[in-house]
Amino acid sequence: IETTYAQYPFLKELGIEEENPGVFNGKWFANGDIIKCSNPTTGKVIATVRGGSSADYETVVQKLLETKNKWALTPAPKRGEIVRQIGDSLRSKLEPMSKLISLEMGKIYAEAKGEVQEFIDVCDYATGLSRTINGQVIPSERPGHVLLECWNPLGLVGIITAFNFPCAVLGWNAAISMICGNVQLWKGASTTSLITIAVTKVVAEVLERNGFDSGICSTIIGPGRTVGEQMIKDKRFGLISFTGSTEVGRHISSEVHSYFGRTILELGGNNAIIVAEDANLDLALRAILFAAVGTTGQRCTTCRRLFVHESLYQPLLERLTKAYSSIKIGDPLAEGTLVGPLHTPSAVKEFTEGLEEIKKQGGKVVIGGNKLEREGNFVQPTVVEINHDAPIVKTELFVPILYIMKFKNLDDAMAWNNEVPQGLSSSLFTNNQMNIFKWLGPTGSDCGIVNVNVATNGAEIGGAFGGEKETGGGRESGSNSWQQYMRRSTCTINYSTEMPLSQGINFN
Ligand code: UN1
Repeated sequence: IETTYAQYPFLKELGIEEENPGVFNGKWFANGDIIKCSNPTTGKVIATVRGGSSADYETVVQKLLETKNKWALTPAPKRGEIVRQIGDSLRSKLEPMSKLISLEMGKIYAEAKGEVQEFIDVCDYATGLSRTINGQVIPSERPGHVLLECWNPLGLVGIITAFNFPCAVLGWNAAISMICGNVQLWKGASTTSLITIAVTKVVAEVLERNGFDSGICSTIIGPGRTVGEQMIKDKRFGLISFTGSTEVGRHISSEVHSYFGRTILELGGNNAIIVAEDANLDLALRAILFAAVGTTGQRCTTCRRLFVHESLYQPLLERLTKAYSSIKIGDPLAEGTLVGPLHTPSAVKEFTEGLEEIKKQGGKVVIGGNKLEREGNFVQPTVVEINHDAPIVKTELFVPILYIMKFKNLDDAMAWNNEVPQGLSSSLFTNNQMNIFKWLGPTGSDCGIVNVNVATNGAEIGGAFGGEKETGGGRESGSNSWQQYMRRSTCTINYSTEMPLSQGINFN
């Protein structure tokens, strides 16, 4: 660790030790198995984290139960003020935190910074929200009566996040959940444990500085599925918010819904960009590049399918080939790098095996297609020509492989956009208003995110983020997403001296 500290001084700044306990409930402890946290750029171990055991899980939940009422009874704007300070603390740690994300997750520094910024933005948003979350007053049909909606916290909220956004996705959930008055348990991906620890420390320091028990925002790191399984079977949680694969999401959904618990599910995407005949090709090219190779193809919003009008197909493919050849692949912390490593060696396997299968299904690699012969989990961003209805095109490979396909009629391309099981993000490049409104309308894109002349990824926090079909239906961050973190009571109040019944019923 001495050498690691010398090489990466930001680790010390963020409170990362050589060996770290991975459970927090106001205090750090852990009795589970050890996780080795490695650097995807070199394959070398950075530090170790001890995960939580089943008993540790129960200790954490007990603390959540203890802290829940005090937090729920704290006025929402006061909770908002604390969330504002969390945002500020992250602002002051923007650089070290982003560097840690690049080091452990592997995304380039610019995108890591964007991710921390997303957390900061959602804190600002939640602070404002803490003064505006409100119910309605509804006219009653009875004299001397009023109907009100009251929103109250759910109590315990479980937040399970993925490796690809190891910081921001906690922010989307926790910032909103906190102002709503819930206490939360965060289980981050075990391969990004150091980031989980660093973020937990920032949040804890702010809570403590304000005289609150920092167990309000508790954390438990895996490894394996034991702790996660306990969490999703635990009826004491009012909500489980999960980001990850459709397969795991399906399991979580069946567990949690079996006891009528609530979920927010942010699962797989299989996002398409359509380039219509009248599209601005310069804009399209820049968006496609960011959407297809950004975060090395590991965003749930990554563009995986590209439908190009036949008249633009050849020129666009040529420009893509040129652009892909100039992309700098390498150390995500190095200046100028656009593509970092894949997160794990198993993702590299998914890439190579995926390409084998693509070829079996008639796909032809037109750009890239290889693993890089160097240390770390590096692959070439790849473009493949294949039929829109090849079975593999309907699955999500979480690697930088883009399928490119030609179309004649825009209606066909819109139908292809919708023919996959996933429904997260989609985008149409066009300058034709008729195309735009068709795309947004009932027979247009069936996704949760429907863009025009904008990439499929890089959504702003102000909108509700999430998707339909196998993407899970959840919505996070902006708009009215906060309502999912609260329970609504419809309250009828009689302020008269009579007892009239609704629907005019006479019960005398
Ligand atoms: C994810 O990949 O899990 O829209 C989330 C985006 C980001 C979030 C992606 N704001 O690409």
